[in-house]
Amino acid sequence: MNSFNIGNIKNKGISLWSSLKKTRIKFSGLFSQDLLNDNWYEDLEESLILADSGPRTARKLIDALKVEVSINKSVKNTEDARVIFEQLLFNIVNPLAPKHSELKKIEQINDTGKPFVIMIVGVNGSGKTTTIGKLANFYKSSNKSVMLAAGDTFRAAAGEQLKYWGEKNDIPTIFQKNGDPASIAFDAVKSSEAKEKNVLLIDTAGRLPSQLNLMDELKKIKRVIGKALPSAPNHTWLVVDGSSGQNTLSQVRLFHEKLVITGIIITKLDGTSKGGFILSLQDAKIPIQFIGVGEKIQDLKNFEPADLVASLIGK
Ligand SMILES: Nc1nc2c(ncn2[C@@H]2O[C@H](COP(=O)(O)OP(=O)(O)OP(=O)(O)O)[C@@H](O)[C@H]2O)c(=O)[nH]1
Ligand SMILES: [Mg+2]
Repeated sequence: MNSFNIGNIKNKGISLWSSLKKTRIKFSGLFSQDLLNDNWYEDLEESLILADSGPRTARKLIDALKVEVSINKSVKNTEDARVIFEQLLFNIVNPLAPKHSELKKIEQINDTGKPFVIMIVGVNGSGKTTTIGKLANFYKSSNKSVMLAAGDTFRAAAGEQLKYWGEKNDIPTIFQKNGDPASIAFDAVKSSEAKEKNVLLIDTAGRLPSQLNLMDELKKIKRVIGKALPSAPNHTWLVVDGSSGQNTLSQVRLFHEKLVITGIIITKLDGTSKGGFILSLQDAKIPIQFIGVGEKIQDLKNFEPADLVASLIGK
């Protein structure tokens, strides 16, 4: 088991650290009490739920904490319990960090002469297009050649918005007015292969998982991408808005059911997110590839489990 060390963190998660301040202050009140009694456990459970962890995760954590405290006779007060609790939170979120280097995977695919294709999906306004702009910047600064595909033909301005990010990154954007999203995706895969691009990022229109015809359209886009290139898409990433709280979990489930999601990107963690919903993502067992912490091109960070724990309940 990886051991969690809060001492290493302070300088890393500045953005999470500041955006989760309100949540952290609520927890810090609890950890400055002396007595570990039933009321205290109840208050801690309630704080977890208020931080958006969901009741199931909160209960599981409290039960685990009680067990640890009863085993560990040196735990005398809430400050001692905090150390154990930090480790428990870390154990929950650590498996959500990606295990392998994406850049290595990209190179392996590129070695076969193929582009690495990532399809981006999510509900309306979750931050897909902006995240593609940030991802393009990230891959470009890792010396990868990148192409974008405007698979959102639903909103008139969507293609223009993606083109803006393409221009900002000085990379091409495949864009067709009035085109069908699946055929745009198909053309983009072919074009990125012909032009020997390393990475192709495909944008799609936002939709609710309950809009079954629109979900079927996403399935079709994915299928057509596979027809253009059997190894593609290499990833289907779901972009979720970090301020949607517990809603996020059902989005993850429903999109995963239809499309097999291979990674999650959580945006807007610089905003009003309480952060606790990330604990409940453990159930989905899908890695959190990146987090978005602002609207600018550099505001994309790796997901660091230790940062999250420190930002939630650190001192
Ligand atoms: N504060 C903040 N704002 C963000 C972040 N990511 C995206 N946004 C903002 O969220 C809004 C929606 O972003 P888009 O990228 O257009 O979202 P989308 O998912 O492509 O939207 P649709 O295509 O309409 O479904 C914009 O105002 C973005 O600037 C983030 O990490 N932090
Ligand atoms: Mg968009």
